[in-house]
Amino acid sequence: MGPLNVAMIGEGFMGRTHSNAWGQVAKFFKPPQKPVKHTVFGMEAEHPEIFAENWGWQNFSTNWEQTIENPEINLVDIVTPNFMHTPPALKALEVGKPVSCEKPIAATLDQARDMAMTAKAKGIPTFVWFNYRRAPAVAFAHQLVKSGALGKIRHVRASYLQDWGGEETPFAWRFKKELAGSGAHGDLNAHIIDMTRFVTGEEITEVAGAIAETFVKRRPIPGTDQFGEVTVDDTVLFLARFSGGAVASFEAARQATGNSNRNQFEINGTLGSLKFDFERMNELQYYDARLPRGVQGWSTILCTHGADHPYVGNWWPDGHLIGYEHCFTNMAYDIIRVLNGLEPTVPVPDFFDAYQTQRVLEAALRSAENRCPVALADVN
Ligand code: NAI
Ligand code: SOE
Repeated sequence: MGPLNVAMIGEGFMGRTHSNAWGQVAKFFKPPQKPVKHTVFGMEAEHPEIFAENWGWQNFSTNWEQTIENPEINLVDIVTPNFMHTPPALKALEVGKPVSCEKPIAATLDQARDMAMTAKAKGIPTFVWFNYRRAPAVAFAHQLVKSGALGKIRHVRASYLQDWGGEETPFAWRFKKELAGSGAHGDLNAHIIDMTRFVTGEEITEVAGAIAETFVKRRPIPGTDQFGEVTVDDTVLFLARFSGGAVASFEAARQATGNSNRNQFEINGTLGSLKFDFERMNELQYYDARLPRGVQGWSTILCTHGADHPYVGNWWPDGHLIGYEHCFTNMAYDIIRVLNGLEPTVPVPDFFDAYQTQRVLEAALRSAENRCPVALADVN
């Protein structure tokens, strides 16, 4: 088996996390195939040669189509802004190559459907980097729910709160609908929709009561005295129903002062409950209602025990905490496993799975716009 030659399209924030993951995975895990950082694409003005040198990519390119066509490339990894996911993904599928793509899968539902259906029709493996599934505490939550530890799920409460979106924050692609699709909604709600679908193992069947707001309507364009018009939301909240009957609430915000990256969920079942907060990502809160009433209480599980908690056995000894970047390396490991016909540690979302999350995003936007409930069966 030869190496897995990766071409990465884009070199921003996620370009750094993915470069790190492809570089670390064979050091800490024993993947069935070794990845090689073959080529990174960056825009000419970004000087991809500097990025390539810094992050250990063998080649750099300023032409993403040629990069994808290169017969030496076995996996196309997309880390561009949301509007630039579909063109390289479809190009890769056209030439028969597996693709891993950042979240949300696309800027629009039409693009997401196109990607999902094309991948399905061609039978080519695809992956979407919903990296929080790969925090050991979240993967363990998925396993606990699957084992029946929570009983029947009744409530899901999820929120993803950030606070970087003040008035002084400059204009960027994230504030433009044609480029981003939506604002905090596609950026943050996408993660918690994915995480709660993953942990509960259930699908969202209805969205209701959605509310969207843009507080800052124009932002300074860096290096000019101009302002750019903001055409996406700063916050979106909505209610939902899951297929097993649970009711749910979701909140995404960029101006929730004091919350840097507070990605959290709470799941209440008939036999127990779970709570997760990414700002304490090594911990999972668990309440076991099967214990005698007198000793019931929330316990804090430090998910660093390799024998019981997914992924961490490949990192450090018990109690030696891991961080944000480890989730990406854990994901790279599972991508390589799937490409080699092996089961992932816990399920990896493919384009079809991420399209289901995009349907929920779209349902919430329609609910907010029309002030009405939206059945997922009507959003395809
Ligand atoms: P960024 O703005 O830091 O980098 C984007 C890169 O894409 C640029 O550096 C450039 O190389 C490339 N690019 C930009 N415009 C382009 C164009 N018109 N044509 C071709 N290439 C272009 O963005 P960031 O934060 O890295 O986000 C990229 C993607 O990753 C987005 O889809 C975002 O939602 C996702 N993301 C996911 C995270 C996660 O936790 N999984 C965290 C942050 C971002
Ligand atoms: C910015 O809001 C951002 O980088 C998102 O794009 C990511 O998806 C999220 O995980 C962290 O915050």
